[in-house]
Amino acid sequence: MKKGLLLILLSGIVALGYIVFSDKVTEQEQNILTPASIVISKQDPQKEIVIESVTMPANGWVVARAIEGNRLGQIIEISEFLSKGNHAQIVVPLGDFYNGEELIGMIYVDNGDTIFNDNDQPYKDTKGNMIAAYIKTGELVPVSMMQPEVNAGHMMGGNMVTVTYTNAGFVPARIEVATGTMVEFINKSNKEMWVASNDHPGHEVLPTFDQFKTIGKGGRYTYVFDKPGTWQYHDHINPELVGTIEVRTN
Ligand SMILES: [Cu+2]
Repeated sequence: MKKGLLLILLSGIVALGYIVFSDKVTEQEQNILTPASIVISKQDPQKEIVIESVTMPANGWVVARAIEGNRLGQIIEISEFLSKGNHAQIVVPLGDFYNGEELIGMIYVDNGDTIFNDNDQPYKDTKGNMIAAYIKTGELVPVSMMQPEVNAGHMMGGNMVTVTYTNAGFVPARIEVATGTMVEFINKSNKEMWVASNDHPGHEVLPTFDQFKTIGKGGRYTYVFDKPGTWQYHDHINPELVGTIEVRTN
């Protein structure tokens, strides 16, 4: 009888301790919960999109992504680098390549190097929801739309990185990616593009990293970087236009 009472008393103490402990965890979670929000006014994007306001939970970017079918698609453009906190009236130029596809604006957070690369992922709140809104309607993107990205992981968001070839050169001119990342070069210039590894004209530094031909405006060239290293490249037609792909060991 006494033993039974002691047991009940003991389990009571354990239960109480557990409740107090979980309350504390919730409190801590709330303390670190940083607000994140995005407001986009209904618009019909042509050359640019305008983000009315955004509250960045950390340093990062607003990223314009295409919607393909009912899934998240290619990254089209990114905003200027945005510091943690509130920003208003952010204009993101879409460039010549944008051809009217459905777009969303989405908060991405920087991993600390201020360079947009595949370490930078969409911001997720404590419930795992991403923060994004449709450009054309201004409505928030439902959680159901975001779910495939969570499951597909790197496939959708990370392991394909885009470099744009503009009339002024490669943008961004320097990126850092994990080994095995596919980098896509899109020609948005008015010129022909021929991406090739240094040095010009032999291309012997990374001989397979060579387009071996030119493509016109709107064309794409993809290359999977399997070898870690710092790979400098250029446009073979205009070799003064250069870029660097830093492939780190995973
Ligand atoms: Cu060359």
